[in-house]
Amino acid sequence: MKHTAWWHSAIFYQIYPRSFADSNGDGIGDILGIIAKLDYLQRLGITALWLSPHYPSPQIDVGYDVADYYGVAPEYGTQDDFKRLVDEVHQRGMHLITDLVLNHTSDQCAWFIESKSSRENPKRDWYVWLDGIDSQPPNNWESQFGGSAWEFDPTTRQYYYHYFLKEQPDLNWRNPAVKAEMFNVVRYWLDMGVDGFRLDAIGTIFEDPLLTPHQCDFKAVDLFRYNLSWLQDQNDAPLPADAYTRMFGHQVDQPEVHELFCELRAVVDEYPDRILIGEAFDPAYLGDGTNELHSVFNFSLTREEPLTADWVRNNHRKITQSFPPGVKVCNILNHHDGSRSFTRYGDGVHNFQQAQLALATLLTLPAVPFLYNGEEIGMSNHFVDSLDQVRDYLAMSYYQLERAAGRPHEEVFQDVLRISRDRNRTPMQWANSPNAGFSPAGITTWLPVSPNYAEGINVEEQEVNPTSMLNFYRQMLALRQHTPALIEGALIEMAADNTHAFVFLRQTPEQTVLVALNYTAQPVHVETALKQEMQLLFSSASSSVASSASELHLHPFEIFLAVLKQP
Ligand code: TEU
Ligand code: CA
Repeated sequence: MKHTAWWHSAIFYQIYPRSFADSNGDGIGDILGIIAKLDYLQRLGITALWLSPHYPSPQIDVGYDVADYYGVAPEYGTQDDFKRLVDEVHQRGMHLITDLVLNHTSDQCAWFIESKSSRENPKRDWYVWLDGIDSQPPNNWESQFGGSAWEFDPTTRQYYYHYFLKEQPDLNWRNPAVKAEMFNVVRYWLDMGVDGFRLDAIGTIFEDPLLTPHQCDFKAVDLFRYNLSWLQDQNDAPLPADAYTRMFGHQVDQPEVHELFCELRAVVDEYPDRILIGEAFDPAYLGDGTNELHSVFNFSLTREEPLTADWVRNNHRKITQSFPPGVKVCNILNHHDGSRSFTRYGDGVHNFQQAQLALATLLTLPAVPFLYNGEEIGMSNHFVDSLDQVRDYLAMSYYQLERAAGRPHEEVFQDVLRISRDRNRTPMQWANSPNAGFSPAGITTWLPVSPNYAEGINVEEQEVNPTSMLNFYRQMLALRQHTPALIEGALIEMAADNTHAFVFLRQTPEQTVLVALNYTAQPVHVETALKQEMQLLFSSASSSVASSASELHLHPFEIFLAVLKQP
């Protein structure tokens, strides 16, 4: 019998631990809070969890600045709590992958504190230290989060390199001791039972050893400005399409990463059924399909504007052409770094239907779907009120650079709101009660709770409402798990030039499912040339008028699925 890897049929759910569930009323989510919600997640149809960093951290980048790779953040719980989480997840037949941050540590990590203490310290070479040139940084490289990528240390009079915040110094992966230690970390968590890792920012692990300066007439902060003006439909921004490559090309995607992935894969393969999913969109990271990463994220499915049939179809074609056959990519529309899709894909009038379509897209394409906590109840972006509530240092970095450039507070703050990832990280809305049931009344939560919990955007009220987003999610997740062709079937396009609807078959030798997704506010008529009779699996339209497989009449924004009878 063919052994299908567990994750091929999984539906993943990202838990952002700080914002998920607060069990002890300190305004911060924690592990016992997660455990208490596992039954909820199981009932929703989730089969696997991705947990954002749970390690001790000064939380300058909400845990993506790890201070102790062997620990659990005290505000999240204890090692025993974590072990219990792993057990409770497994008892429910679910899987758990954790976040592994390989590129950098926190500047509060003991390794960096030692490294920084003197030029002779044995851990000096664990990080990337260099002399300046004429009191200037070693080269013109910038941090992706804005400003120079080099930070001067006055004690030892050298610069250290950081691709992200200055509180996130990059490890020197050309030092074998770093690799040995990190592989130890990997074994430590695998021994504890985690089912694999989401590998953070893996394209950034190595830099060009020749330190080739970039040739740009703009700064990293201009990329933020460019994105902001583009979001506001001002298309006069001067940056070229390849701006990111021109800016950061020498700081990412170095060839040595493949050898490292092969070694990491060998470590993970010492354990049965564990996986590595890279936070990157590059088929090369999969090696020959067996020797590097198991999968990567299909970030190119995401966009800022509402999804369209052409967008999704073209993305599918691109994936089919660029990834080897049989590879499962991970499809993701929501995560802790991006604007929430309920806001992003909504036209302001049909957001609810557009969010339903986004989910249907995720669940019917041949890929492993990843959901993000809160999307199942239609949570939207929520802006903080004032600068002192901002928790995302990326946004603060931008704020400081712009203020130093002389722009007024009010104007820059408006930009900060749009850039700040805080908007999509607000606490999970469990009930229509103070603090949305995330924390007890009267507690100040780590980020403000969106007030729309009082307008039905909460789990408790949606549980009992048959037409809620939550119950739609539940229904669609169950449908996918009970329809083998949606998991394993090949995708065959129908009506391939229809610009309103994406229509396709998912087909295994045993089952053929017809899927039709109308991304527009107009009814659409589609001819497919299919001769078979069909049996309705699901339609989001109250009265589906699709009469036969050969002629589909789709309602505005309709999601339509049917099984074709074998001739
Ligand atoms: O993100 C990597 C990354 O490339 C981000 O810069 C991303 O493009 C940005 O957040 C978009 O707004 C990972 C984590 O997902 C992110 O939360 C961390 O801040 C970053 O690594 C550093 O660890
Ligand atoms: Ca707590």
